[in-house]
Parts: sequence; C-alpha cells; structure tokens
Amino acid sequence: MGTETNTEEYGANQIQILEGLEAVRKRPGMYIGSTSARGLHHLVYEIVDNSVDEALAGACSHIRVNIHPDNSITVVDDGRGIPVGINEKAGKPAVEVVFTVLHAGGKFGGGGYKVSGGLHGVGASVVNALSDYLEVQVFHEGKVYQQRYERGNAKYALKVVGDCDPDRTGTQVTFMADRSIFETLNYDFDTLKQRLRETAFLTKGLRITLTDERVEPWKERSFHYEGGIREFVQYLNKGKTPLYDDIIDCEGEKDGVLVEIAMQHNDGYNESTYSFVNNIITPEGGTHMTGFRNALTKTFNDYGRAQKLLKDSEENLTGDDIREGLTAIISIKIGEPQFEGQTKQKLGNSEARGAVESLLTESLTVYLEQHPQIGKLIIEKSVMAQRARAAARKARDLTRRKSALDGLSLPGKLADCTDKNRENCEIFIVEGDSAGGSAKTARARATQAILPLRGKILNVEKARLDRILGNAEIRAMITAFGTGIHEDFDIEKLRYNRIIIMTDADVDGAHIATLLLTFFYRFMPELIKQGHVYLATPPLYKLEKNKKVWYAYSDEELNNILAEVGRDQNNKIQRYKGLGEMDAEQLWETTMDPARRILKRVSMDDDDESSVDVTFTTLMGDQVEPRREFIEENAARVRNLDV
Ligand code: TSJ
Repeated sequence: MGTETNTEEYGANQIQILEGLEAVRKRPGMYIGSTSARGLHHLVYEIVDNSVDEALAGACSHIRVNIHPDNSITVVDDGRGIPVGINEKAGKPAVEVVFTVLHAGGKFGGGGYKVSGGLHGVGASVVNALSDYLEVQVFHEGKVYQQRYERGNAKYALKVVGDCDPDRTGTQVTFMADRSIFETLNYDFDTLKQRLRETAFLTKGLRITLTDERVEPWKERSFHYEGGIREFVQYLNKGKTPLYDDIIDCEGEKDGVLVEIAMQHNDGYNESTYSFVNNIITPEGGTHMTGFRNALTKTFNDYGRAQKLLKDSEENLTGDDIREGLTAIISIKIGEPQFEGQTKQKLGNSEARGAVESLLTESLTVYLEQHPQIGKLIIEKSVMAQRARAAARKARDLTRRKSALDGLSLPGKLADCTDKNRENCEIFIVEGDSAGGSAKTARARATQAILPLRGKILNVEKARLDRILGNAEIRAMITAFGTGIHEDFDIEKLRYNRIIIMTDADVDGAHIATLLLTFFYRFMPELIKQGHVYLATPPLYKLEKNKKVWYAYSDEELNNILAEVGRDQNNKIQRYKGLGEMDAEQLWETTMDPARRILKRVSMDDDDESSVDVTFTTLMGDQVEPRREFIEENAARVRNLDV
C-alpha cells in the first residue's frame, strides 16, 4: 500500500534544514524520550522506520536488523537507497543532510517522505548525534557510496568505496550507541522482536528479519505477513475461541487519511483493541479511536434494530457491550498527525475521526448485510453483555453501600485486629479454614487480622463483572480492605498497611496466590503499585534434633542445615505439605512473627503495567544472614499475570 499522495519527484532539494545536532547531545531525553534501555531501543526503531517508509512507498521488500556482538546495530534494506545527489540548500549530498541536520528527511516539510515513523518524529540525525559512530552505505546504480560520522560529525565526504551489482539497491546503516549517553547498551532481543513483528503486521508484504549475533548459534526471527493486520488479529486471538471464523476488515482513504481496520470477536469478556498512527502505537487513542467506537456502536445498534434482534422495548447497546471480547487493530496513516494531551500521545486530528467513522460504518453495514449469521452472533453476545452489565451494576451498588457502613459490614469470617492505627495493621489472606484457624490462634491480635478464604478463588480474567462481584470471597476482601474498587478506589480508606497472602508452599498455593494477585491487579492496582501487597513464606521443612528445631524454606537450605548439624539418625525431618500441618505456634514462629518471618513484597514496574514482579523485602529482626541467601537465590518473578 502506498502512502505517497503527491506526485512531486523526490529529489535532493526537498530536504529542509532546521538546526544542528549539539542540541540533541545536550538534551537526549527531549528527542528520544529517555536514555534508559527504552531510549536505546528507540534508536533502532528510528532507523528501521525509515526503511519501513520506503516499503510503504512500494520500493522495499526486506529489512534486516542485526545486533552485533559488541551491541552495535546494522539495519539494511533493499529500497532505492537514500539519494546521494547534492542538496542545493545545504550544498551537500542529501544522505549527509539526512544524518547531520536535525529534522532533515522531509518529515516536517511535506513532500518527500509523507509518512514518518519514530516516536518523536525525529529520525536518523538524532540517532547519529547519539552514536559513538555511524556508517551509512548506499547501493545505487552499481556503486557503493559510504560515509562515516563520529558523534554526529562526518569523518570524510561521501565517497564511492566500490562497485556492486547494478540490481542491488538499498541503504545500510551501522551504528554504535554512545555509552557516555545511554545508561545501558544492551539490547533486548525480545523487545526488538516484539516491535519488529508489530511493524511487519502493519506493513503487509514486508519481510523483517532480526538476527542476534551475540549468542552462539545466532538467533534469528523473520516476520512477513501477506495478510497484514488481518493476520495481526488472528495472532492476538490465538489461544482464544473466536466467536466466528471470519476476520472483518475495512480499508480506504478519506480526506487524506488512510484507514485500515481488522477485527474479530472471541468468546471472552475483555477487549483488545490496538490503534496505530503512521505505524506508531497510540495507547491513549484519540480521534481515530473515537471514530472507530462511534461507527461500531451506531452500526450494530442500527443493524440490531433493523433485524429485530433488539426489541423496541430494550435499551441501546453500549459501546462496551459491543466491544466485549473484541480484538481489533485500527491503523491509520496521516500526513501531519497532531498529538494532544498531557503526554502528547493522543491523536487530535478531527479529519481522522470522520474518516474512520464513515469508512467503517459503510463497510461494516455492507458486511453485516452479507453475513447475517455473524451479525446475529455479535448482537447476541452484546445483549448478554448488556444484561451482565445491569447485574453488575446492582452488585456494585451493593459493595458501595456496604463499604459505606464501615465496621458494621465487615465479613463474618474476618478476625479483625484491634489497633485502630492502620500503619500498624496487617491482614493475612489465608487459604483454607484449618490454616485460618491456626492463624487466628497464632496472631498478634492487636495488629494482625486474619481473613480465611474457602474453596477456589475466582479467576477474574475469566468471569464477567457481575459474577466477580457476586463472589463471596471477593466481596469479603473488598469490604475488609475498605478501599473500594476501580474508579471508586480510595487508598485513604485502606484499613491495613500490609495485605499478606498466606498460602501453602506448593503448586496449588502458588496458583491461589496468582489468582489473588490477578484480582488485586485488575481491581485495585494501586495496592500493588504502592507496595501494600506481600506474600508470606511458610517453611518447607522442620528439622528436630536433640530438642533443637530448625526450619528450612528451600531444599538447599535444608541441605545446608543438615551439613552443619550432621546427617544421622537423630534427625527428625518433617516436610510441610500445607499450612494446616503446622500448629499455631509453629505458624507464628515461622511465617507470621514480624521478627522472624520473610515477606515478599509484590511490585509493579511503572513503565510496564503488563508485568508484576515479586521482589523480596526482608522485614525481620535477627537471623538476617541465612535468610538473605535464601532471598537472593529465590528471587522469583511472577510475570504476565493474565495468562
Ligand atoms: F534514515 C536513515 F538514514 F537512517 C535510513 C534511511 C536508514 C535506513 C536503514 C534506510 C533508509 C532509507 C531511505 N531506505 N530507503 C530510503 N529511501 C529514500 O531515502 C528515498 C530514496 C529514493 C527516493 C526517490 O524519490 O527516488 C525517495 C526516498 C525517500
């Protein structure tokens, strides 16, 4: 798909000249967001995006990205090659202007490159400015042209360094990020892989190959999707059950906005819609998303009414109802995107709303006329969502009213603590009634509350809101914590400083902990973000010998203890299969006593909300040394809770 809308010949003169590169080295963050790993990876995207533009112009079919052993990067494409002719304004070859003049490349000048990539719309000169060195080679009309720059400055004039097959055209760039600027030079293969796969989905027909030369044997992944974003939707719905086989799509142009949409419902309850502007993801959406939602809501309501799938007496479906279980990609290309909002990430162009809305309405209406079975399935699912939403509202009103009554409505199973200063208070969420009983006996009444949970914990990823809020265990937690959920959440109302999940030290226990964390993460993420959530660590073994007792929290620790005390018949080793096997005193001294226990604090990376890490916090008095080893060796990570 081409994005050139003007017919002007691109030439060496079309590149505008703005300002020098010193500014970039002085304030790198202004140009690439940060100098952390994230900024480092942006360098690669900035370069690759230029080759993608060439592919969008229909002139490039393969991009290779190589991570060399020293963390330098090569990007090579089979496009036309950056023009080597003299740019009259600058009196230098265009390729040199691209690398040495900020904002060069026509991104801001109109003409030339119409669609620009790159988070901040900057480009090659920024990468050059932030690189220890950068070398470019252009393959053009049987010649290989080359220039080298160091910290942004040309080391020699562009020169011909050899011949090549006249059929070989393209651009090759190798750069080494400047280690005096970046916090790290270590590229993450998976991060690059993910982004390049996304780019390949968005640019149908383009092949992108990523090679990691830092490992033996080299690691290589190649992405090429003839189906473009249709295949993207298929990929996102993999492992889910689609509601219908087809992928619904729409492609067109209106008012200078190119629009591509692909979508398919699955039988789940979550929406996964991703929108892109000029191949850059827009997590905060904007006018293109608004147009998409408007079209979807209006078209399905009109269709449902016309087909009598919605009764006259029934309310309209909301957008949320229709988008339940929807996976969709909205990709638009626009000449001069305007971004708004605090982070300047929200598309503001009003013509984008109109273009998406009218193109989608039109093609969706035709599609539904031709596929009435699919239309019916979607309307039926939306009506179910509508009913569930009504039920959820009732359930939610109930949780609101209850939490308003404070202490009075605390769950019956809760053994609350007596201290009214919440800084001192903690609540143990305990798996099972018997362990709950021991914990109630063992606890420090003043500051430790116990909430035993019975039976299986609901997986909130797999249930609708009405069922979740109807679940007794979940309601008990919501009322006990006092904070409310979602938009009602108020950290000021939190009744405990620490929420401690205490489950058996086995697979089932870990599963229950994961389900609980999933619930917190989806309903009260601030609890995790602000560090209020912990995991208790019960021991795996008890060793008794000559009236002395040791507890081991891992096999290794047990071995260490045995090595110390000697392996003989006087050893009495007990393996704990669950918390229930410990009596109250044992539970206290191993797992609950603030002076002796280990707590793992659950934390969340602010940058990446999709991951929750469990890190370890030692909240204990003596016995620091042996425990610390354990902690360091067992720094487990709970990734991607939504599995
Ligand atoms: F930006 C960059 F310099 F970093 C870079 C640009 C890096 C890489 C790896 C590739 C490219 C690039 C640029 N690949 N292909 C192009 N194409 C052009 O610059 C080009 C060539 C010919 C014409 C034409 O109208 O004849 C137009 C353009 C934009």
